Amino acid sequence: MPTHEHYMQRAIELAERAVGNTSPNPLVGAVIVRDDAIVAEGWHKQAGEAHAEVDAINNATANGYSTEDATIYVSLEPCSHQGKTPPCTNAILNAGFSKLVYATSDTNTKARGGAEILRAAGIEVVGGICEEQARQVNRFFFHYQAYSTPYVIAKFASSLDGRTATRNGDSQWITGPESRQYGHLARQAVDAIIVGAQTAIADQPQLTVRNPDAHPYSDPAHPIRIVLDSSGRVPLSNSLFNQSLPGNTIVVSTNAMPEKHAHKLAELNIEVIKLPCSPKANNQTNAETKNYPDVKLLLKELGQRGMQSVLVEGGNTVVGNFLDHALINEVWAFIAPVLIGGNDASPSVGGLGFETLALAPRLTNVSVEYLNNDILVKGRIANDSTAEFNRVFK
Ligand code: AOF
Ligand code: ZN
Repeated sequence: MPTHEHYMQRAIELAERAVGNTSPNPLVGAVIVRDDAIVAEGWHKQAGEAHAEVDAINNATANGYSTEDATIYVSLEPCSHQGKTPPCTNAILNAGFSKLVYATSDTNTKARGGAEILRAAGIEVVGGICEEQARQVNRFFFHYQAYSTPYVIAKFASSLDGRTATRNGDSQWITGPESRQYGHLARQAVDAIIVGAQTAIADQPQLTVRNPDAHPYSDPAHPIRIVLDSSGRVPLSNSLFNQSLPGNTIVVSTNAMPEKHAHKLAELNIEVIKLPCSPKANNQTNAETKNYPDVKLLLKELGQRGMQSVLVEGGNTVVGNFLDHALINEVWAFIAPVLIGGNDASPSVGGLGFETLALAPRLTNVSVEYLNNDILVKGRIANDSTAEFNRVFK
């Protein structure tokens, strides 16, 4: 007889089909099981559309399967609230299920508590199946529920010796096409991508999702492009201001941006957010980043706009600034087997850095993948346990 884990794996797999399309809602999948067989599946496709449970129930009905006395597996505790759609607890009760198995509790204060309601109504309820995996899939959602700011992924590509360019600035391409293609999966998953002015000028990026395999079940929702440009250095002719790009570009600046430049951007329908300059990080004055927009305030602002995840793509000063302020939650490091060398060749992470190894955050939940000759190291940073986090946030 298949285990709870077996069916929950399928529910999680279904949830992940909608990566990048459900924000601000979570990724949720559901399967309906009768007589040890899956009779219907469902997943949440987009905010405002049917929740996973309702999608699965509708599919069971459409295919002529009864849900009476069946079991429903859901990767998130069913909601108990009337939101954009009616409560899933009602749908589960009306469908006559005798058992609910869910992976992880909902922390959304408006929606949580569904498991208890269903238990009180006489349904057998089992929670916590594949919980860690389900929390990982919805890590943006859970982080946002806890902090009201977006979860930050820093992505960079470097040589084996940690350089992102030669001493003359030659940087294209250090990693191979497989790595670059894979990088689009990170873009697809997030609400916004952040780059610095230098990267915008040097690389003329589009910051769009361009991986044909990345979204087989839906069209990509293009993340918002955010350029950190404290003084208005990025010219209006830059690729990021091209009107034919899908979605929006936002420029994040400071009072150092000339009014005239801000007006011209407004004429192109590019929003400019002006923020105070960055305070000193890491307990020292950081000459390199002190005129930068305050990235902590930026995350608060993006959180207020409902963004749950951002990808920091570079350059190394921007990544370093986020690291110095203990704002990186996850790292994707693409490493190519090439040696660049040189004290003047840029490192993948700039900024000020840490004074001692004891202060330097060590990644947890580390995974390693091979992408042809490159390797991808992913891991998380538990910022709330670092001294810097305590200094900045407590
Ligand atoms: C989803 N999809 O499959 C489940 C969710 O705004 P609403 O009405 O769509 O409600 C969103 C909340 O419902 C969401 O934040 C989460 O707490 C809960 N469950 N949401 O979008 C689903 N099961
Ligand atoms: Zn629901």
